[in-house]
Amino acid sequence: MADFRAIADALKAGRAPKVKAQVQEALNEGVSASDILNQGLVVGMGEIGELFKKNEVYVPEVLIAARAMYAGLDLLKPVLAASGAEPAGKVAIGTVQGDLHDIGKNLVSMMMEGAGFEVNDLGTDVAPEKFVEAAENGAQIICMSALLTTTMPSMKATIEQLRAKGLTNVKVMVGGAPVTQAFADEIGADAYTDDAASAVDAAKKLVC
Ligand code: B1M
Repeated sequence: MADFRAIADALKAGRAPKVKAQVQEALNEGVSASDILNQGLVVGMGEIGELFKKNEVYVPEVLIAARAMYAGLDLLKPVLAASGAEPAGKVAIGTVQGDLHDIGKNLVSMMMEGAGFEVNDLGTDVAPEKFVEAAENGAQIICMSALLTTTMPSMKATIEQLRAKGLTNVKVMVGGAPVTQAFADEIGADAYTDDAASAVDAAKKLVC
């Protein structure tokens, strides 16, 4: 029986080899990759975020926890990707200009791949021009993630550039902790979701 609490605790303690071993053990027991992700890794990362917010841990601890998260994610990624079947559409995803947070973006990217989307991951600190270039190269959906209130305006700038180039058929999805439905509406995004799993559902609706 998978111990999700133990996975979250090991992640918080930044114990990458332990997280890797626990995730592997859970997979061997037949626990679903999405349960391990959402009930173990995401919970642990959320809790370290709360401690960071209260200044009870600092950037190095958060980075070490993020590394532990990736140790688990590396094992889950092929399983999540294999669970999807039909090719669903072409997506370009990135964290917006000035923003280096990539954990949520990577989760969305993995889930999209798992749902059968062809994903062009542009990485972090992605300038509006890069998103536009991806759209010109065939992406049907531009997915932008922002974790800083200071980088959210880059989402608006990207949408403006897409529309100015006449790329009106390209859909835009936005997300990330500080982003809200009201902000998405204000900047003219086609969809907003507050988690990676719903992002996949929204993407499917946009291209179907
Ligand atoms: Co940063 N950081 N950080 N950080 N960091 C936050 C975001 C912060 C809220 C912490 C805090 O102060 N409470 C705060 C932002 C405050 C604000 O703007 N309101 C903050 C700050 C200030 C900073 C620095 C400026 C700190 C400094 O240097 N003084 C700096 C900025 C660097 C930069 O980007 N230029 C910085 C740096 C870092 C680290 C490098 C240490 C590290 C990033 C490591 C990495 O990503 N590789 C880090 C981390 C880890 C965090 C916290 C603790 C956790 C973020 C995270 O990964 N969450 C965060 C505190 C918090 O959020 N509680 C914090 C887990 C992840 C799964 O959630 O990304 O929200 P999230 O994704 C969710 C949903 O939002 C959604 O799906 C995911 C869940 O399923 N989602 C989408 C995300 N993108 C989506 C896109 C979609 C749809 C859904 O459609 C396209």
